[in-house]
Amino acid sequence: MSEADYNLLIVGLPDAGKTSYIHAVDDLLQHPHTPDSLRSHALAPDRSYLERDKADFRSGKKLLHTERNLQGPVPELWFEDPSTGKRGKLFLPDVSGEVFQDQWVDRKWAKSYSDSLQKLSGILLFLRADLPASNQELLGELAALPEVERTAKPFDPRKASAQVQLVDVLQFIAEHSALPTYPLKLCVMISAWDTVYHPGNMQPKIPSSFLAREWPLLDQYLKTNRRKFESRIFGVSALGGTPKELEEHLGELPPQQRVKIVFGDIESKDLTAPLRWLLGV
Ligand SMILES: Nc1nc2c(ncn2[C@@H]2O[C@H](COP(=O)(O)OP(=O)(O)OP(=O)(O)O)[C@@H](O)[C@H]2O)c(=O)[nH]1
Ligand SMILES: [Mg+2]
Repeated sequence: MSEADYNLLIVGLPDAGKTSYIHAVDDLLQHPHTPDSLRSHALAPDRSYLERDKADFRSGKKLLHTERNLQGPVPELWFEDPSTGKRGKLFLPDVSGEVFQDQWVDRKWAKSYSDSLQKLSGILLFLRADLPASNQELLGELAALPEVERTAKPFDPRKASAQVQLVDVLQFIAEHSALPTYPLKLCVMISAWDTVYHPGNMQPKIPSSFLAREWPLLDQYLKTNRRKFESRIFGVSALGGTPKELEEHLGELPPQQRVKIVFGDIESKDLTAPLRWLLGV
């Protein structure tokens, strides 16, 4: 029986939904949705990181911000494809969103991070459907103030548009690392996808159309850099709803029944679909 190690990079600014997705996939592997779904054949020996917040995740409570200097072993999920018998170990380092922001601000990265890119099977890039791609704050405030009171605010790079920061992270990877082969597979994970179905929400319901309209810089970067990144775009709801909806009623359902993933116009509960494509299993 074949068995392989797969290393993924999980990219996203703070609060993008990265940790929620890792927990949701862990739960789904243990409670496969259909007879063909990827499943867990055993648990990794050290699950301390995952177990620490597992109860909060299952009951729909807000997860803590992932710390910048996370110590301990990388979350590791062991999976099996029931139709082929193929097994693998999936390494999902849960990097704090602040680490990517530091990279954008400081223009440098840790050697260990740069080295880790060389054995990458793919990238999961997270952004939130309910958060804006651009920062209109300064413009809005300046526009509202009477002319005499206008003062220029000092530029804080951390407040730069989210899509500018994410494209920069990808450019760093594409231009400064010795990746083994191009193109690298990348899934754009538009998290909190449940929010696009809220009443009155006029945003596109097809993830690729959503990205083109709401995150045009990122969309155009990926379209013009196909030789570097081969991408697919998913809408993902790892929690199933907003913190308020979870508190009101949704939190009573088990996580694997709350989740949702959309690719094109196809909707399912199989959050492992992006992983299957990235890993080729
Ligand atoms: N509506 C909705 N909100 C979500 C969902 N997933 C995440 N969120 C929201 O996003 C917040 C942050 O989620 P996390 O998974 O902790 O995000 P993260 O990317 O790990 O954040 P850092 O650890 O700070 O980098 C949550 O507290 C929720 O408010 C979802 O499926 N639906
Ligand atoms: Mg996190």
